[in-house]
Amino acid sequence: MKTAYTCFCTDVIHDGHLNIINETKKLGRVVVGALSDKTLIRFNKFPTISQEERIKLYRSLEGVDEVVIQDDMMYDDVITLVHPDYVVHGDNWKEGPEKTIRDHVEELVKSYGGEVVDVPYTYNEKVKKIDLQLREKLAMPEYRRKRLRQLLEMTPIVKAMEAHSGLTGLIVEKTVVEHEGKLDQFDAMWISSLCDSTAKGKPDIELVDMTSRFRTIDDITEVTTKPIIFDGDTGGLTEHFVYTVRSLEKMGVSAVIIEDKTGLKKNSLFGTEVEQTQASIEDFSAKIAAGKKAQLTDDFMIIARIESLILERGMEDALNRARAFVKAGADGIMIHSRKKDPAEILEFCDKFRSEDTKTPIVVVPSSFNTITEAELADHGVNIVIYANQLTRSAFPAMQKTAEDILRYHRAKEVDDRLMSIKQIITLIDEL
Ligand code: SPV
Ligand code: MG
Repeated sequence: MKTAYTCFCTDVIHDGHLNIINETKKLGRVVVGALSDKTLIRFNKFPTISQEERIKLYRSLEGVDEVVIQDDMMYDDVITLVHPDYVVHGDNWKEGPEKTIRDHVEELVKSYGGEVVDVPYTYNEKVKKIDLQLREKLAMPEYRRKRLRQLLEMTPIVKAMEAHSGLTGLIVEKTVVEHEGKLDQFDAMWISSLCDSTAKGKPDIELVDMTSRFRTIDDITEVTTKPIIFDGDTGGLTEHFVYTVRSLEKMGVSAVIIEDKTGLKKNSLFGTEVEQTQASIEDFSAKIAAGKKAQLTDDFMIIARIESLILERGMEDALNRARAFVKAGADGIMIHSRKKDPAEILEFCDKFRSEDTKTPIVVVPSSFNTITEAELADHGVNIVIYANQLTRSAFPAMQKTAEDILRYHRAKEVDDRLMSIKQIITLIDEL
């Protein structure tokens, strides 16, 4: 009897999947691959049920003879394991980022006389509704909030990208690239105080008040599902911070990062060029402890950001603070630097990791941007935040367009670099 293999990456079975099983059954013994959690989050959507539950779900389907785990987007290992005569998939993988995967699978199975079978993709109202329901579920605060902790368990390094509006949120939510046969996407969003303030034409000095920052979160949560790390600046007065923690939890935010500064906060990338005061270890520890006490869910994280390297207070001071803040209840440590060379960041990570193997480390490589995610992960970093690159790429593009229209007294000269009218009007999904 021949073997036919198909890979599922879904939490909910709809007509489309049942059709695939029926078509696969016509070809032989049906082996279904369950995409592992870690592969699923890179490739498709965040799972709403566990890997074990997905396996159980697929096993319960009529017509399925065996379920195996597929632990990579590329089919090499699973094809070696199953040696299928047929690999069956919806024909939607003949286009877009999945095409490379399809072509590679075809090459693999053809080498021993196997075949790829593309089944016409089922897309009816019921299927559409199930997709939307799943998306809505992921967007609910109770699902979104716990996703950062789940990601920290599932992936070697969590990648967060700055968002400051519904539109930038959508870019972080939807951007998927295919590179060397692997698909990749961002895991989380960083609501930067710098970019949120800049978008409003204001300086990054805690001038944009919390109500307005919450409005930004709302705009983003309305149209996305990915977890949010909120830049809480200094956290403000401890008496205020406890309310902020509760509000963020309610909105479904996963983490707040607060920095150990006091008085008028300025952006860290100014370093020692402007006057900035670091909070005492005692005061900042008390703020963290008060925030942890106010928190009602187990999901939410309060991450302490240490400014000792920015303010040139030395490595020992940074490490002392990290120890104290973890003791006060911090769920993670963010260490910041404005040096181009990542050496001091790596030194901190290595030293901190040698005495604390668990507490997540967060870094923001805006200045030390030559280091790769894999190198950071090797030094124990768990979350990397690309804090301002969307804003910094959009601003010069907009400015140049404004200048050129003024220069030429018409818009024709800028047309080549613009998104088409059709694209812009279809950018946002219609319900
Ligand atoms: C931000 O994005 O607002 C940050 C990171 O706090 S940094 O600008 O590097 O201080
Ligand atoms: Mg900030």
